[in-house]
Amino acid sequence: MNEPIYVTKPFLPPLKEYEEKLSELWDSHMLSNMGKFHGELERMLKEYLMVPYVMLFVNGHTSLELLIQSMGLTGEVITTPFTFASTTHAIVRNGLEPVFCDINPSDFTIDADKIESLITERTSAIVAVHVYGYPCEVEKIGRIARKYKLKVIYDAAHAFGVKINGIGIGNFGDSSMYSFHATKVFHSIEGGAAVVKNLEMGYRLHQLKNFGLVGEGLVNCPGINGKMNEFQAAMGLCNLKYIDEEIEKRRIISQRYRENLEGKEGIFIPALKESVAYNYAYFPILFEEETLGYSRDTVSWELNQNQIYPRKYFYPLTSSFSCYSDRVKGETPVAEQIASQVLTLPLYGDLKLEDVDRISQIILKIKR
Ligand code: T4K
Repeated sequence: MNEPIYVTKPFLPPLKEYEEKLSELWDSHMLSNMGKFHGELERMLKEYLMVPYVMLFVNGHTSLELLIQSMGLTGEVITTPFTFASTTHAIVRNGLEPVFCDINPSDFTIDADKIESLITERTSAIVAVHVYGYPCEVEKIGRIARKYKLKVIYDAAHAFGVKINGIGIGNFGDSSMYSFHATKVFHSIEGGAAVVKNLEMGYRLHQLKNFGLVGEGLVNCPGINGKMNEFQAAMGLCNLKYIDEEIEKRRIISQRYRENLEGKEGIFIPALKESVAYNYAYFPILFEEETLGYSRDTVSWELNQNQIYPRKYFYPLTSSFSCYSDRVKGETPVAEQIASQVLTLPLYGDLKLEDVDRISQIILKIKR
């Protein structure tokens, strides 16, 4: 009997290395509030991600929500519905109206050619997602934003370490956020970060994540507790040592899936671009029912029968959540179709190539 295989399995560093960090915490008794490991991780991530400055948060969602809040936006925000709930929630929880733009059929990121027609006098920003770690059309989006004086925030939850032409992906737009959740390529158990590009932005964000405190007893704004603690930061520091190794293992696994499945009739796998250094965060694949004679759900069911648990990231679209039924703006037929066809196959550094072959074989043997 094979062990169950889930869509991901978090990387864990050698236990001894984490224990060494824990023993420092036992000595110092400094467990939170921007301690030693927190500072060290911010410095190391700034180097690794090649961005001006990194600010840590308790999780990715909090970094996105506070990042949006820090920009003082109003009215409408153009965004993608093909994402995790967090992206849309972060917009709505800031009192803003999401306007949904369709996505590219080639890599599932927001379709930059469709953004301009959605801009009104109430539009204040674009929140785009580097979904699965595939970069958005950052140049086009930048041009539109400059023309209409819009802020651009990238949800780079999936895009840790991704580069475009050697430039760290967090450099594009006004800011970006990363998720360091356990299910991500790089994690700190829970955690997240925002890219800070100037002092003023850093000052605002720092207040928002720490109750608005600017000194003992001095409170400037109604901030929250968005701080990453030292146990999380310690895990991040331990994991960062192994990140390149993890990404390389994922590259090999993704390549094997491609060799097994790419080019088969009714199956679509997004092409990779020469200019991009990917992190192989997910392995999304589309199953076209009209050609195959069976649906994505059948593939998922067949895999489940074999204790293999891929996920339908990102079905349903966030625009179809019941909490947004009365406020959806924007037609997104491409996103709807892709959400009905997509499956993200298991992908993590420890996944054995023989299991990749087994998963591929199960898929290829499904009969109409
Ligand atoms: N923006 C985007 C585009 C995002 O995708 C996300 C999060 C965010 C923003 C917000 O970032 P965070 O606030 O989360 O940092 C997961 C993750 O919880 C979530 O972080 C992630 N995106 C989303 C795409 O996936 P679930 O509810 O699907 O995860 P769950 O618990 O079902 O885990 C998936 C599989 O992973 C499990 O079947 C087994 C395995 N697993 C999971 C965990 C947590 C493990 O083996 N060990 C573990 O510790 O949301």
